[in-house]
Amino acid sequence: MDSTLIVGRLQQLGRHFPVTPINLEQTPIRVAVTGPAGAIGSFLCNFIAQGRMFGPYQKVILQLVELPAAEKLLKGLVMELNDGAYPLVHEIIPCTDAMAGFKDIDVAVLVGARPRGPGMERGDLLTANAKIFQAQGEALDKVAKKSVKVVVVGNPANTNALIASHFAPSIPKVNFTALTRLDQSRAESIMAEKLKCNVDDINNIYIWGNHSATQYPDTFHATVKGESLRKVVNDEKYLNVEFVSKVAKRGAEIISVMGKSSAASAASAACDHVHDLWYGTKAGQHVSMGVISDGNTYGVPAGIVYSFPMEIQKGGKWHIVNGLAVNDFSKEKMAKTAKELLDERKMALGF
Ligand code: NAX
Repeated sequence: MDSTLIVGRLQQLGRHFPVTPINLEQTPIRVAVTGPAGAIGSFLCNFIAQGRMFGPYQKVILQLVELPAAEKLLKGLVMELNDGAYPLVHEIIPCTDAMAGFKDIDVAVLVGARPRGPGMERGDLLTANAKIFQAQGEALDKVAKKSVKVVVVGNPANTNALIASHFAPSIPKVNFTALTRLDQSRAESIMAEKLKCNVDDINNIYIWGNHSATQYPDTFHATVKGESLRKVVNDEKYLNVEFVSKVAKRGAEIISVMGKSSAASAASAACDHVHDLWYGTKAGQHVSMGVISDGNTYGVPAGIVYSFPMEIQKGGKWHIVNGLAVNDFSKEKMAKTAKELLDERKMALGF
């Protein structure tokens, strides 16, 4: 397909890339991906190489950081990326050391994390990941650009983002975000299926809080084809109970059907998340992502990475959509997921 047509279609979908090939002559964007040899990471690297994150005219340098145990898989991934002969890939730097992998990066997508092993308690998982994200935060602090935008995908994503930011004091805290865009996309897809419409007919379902079972997919501000979604659905029990639970458990549902966890959809959501941090959101478009809370918004305590509805300017300056009416039902759900994040912070960081 002609690249102008692709750009046109992506713009309809809410993604707006530069429409002229000027950036081919400009400096490539340096993107680090951790866990590139894993299920999400390998989709993600291919998507970035194909222009899905920064558009069809922006060159990239892929800095891929794996564990030594996965070095051979990483080598294979690099061979495949090379064989893709992607014109947007300026260079690929594979490594097993975050200090080399994060050097001078503009963007970090931190996917690699310790999965939950047999008999592992939630606290053990948090502690194991705290060590990983402490080391990665310290490496970012030392060698990444101070303007680096960091998105954490690896679970527990919100708390891992908090830890990375805590150990990277020279990088602004607002540059650290956690992926809840997949939850937003899942909520839109579940609702589109129910209403037999397209996902892009649905707007402003917000994900509040943690990327976990306590997350709150809020439909009180959502619209379908411009009308109030709650009026169209007209089923309080479905919206307040079934839908909320279905979105939160969608990851488990995928595993029960496929026998493995979501990979392509998570990589796609990570591309959308970074796209919006880089190019900004469209006027009136609200997207969900985990960001550090300042304690002044919607009663969410300060110092946790909490998912809010956001508007983002080109270059990544974001603000939380303010002044939304929040009823008692929503307040309770929002407080519950905040409490879980405070507990996680205590387990992982001890405060
Ligand atoms: P995989 O096990 O397929 O891949 C993980 C990869 O990370 C492996 O190649 C491993 O060698 C590497 N890795 C582990 N620790 C590393 C480290 N310290 N440095 C560099 N590389 C490291 O898992 P995958 O299915 O790709 O999932 C990755 C993470 O995403 C998991 O933590 C998962 O729970 C999380 N998810 C987060 C989602 C979100 O919306 N935030 C949704 C999807 C997914 O569940």
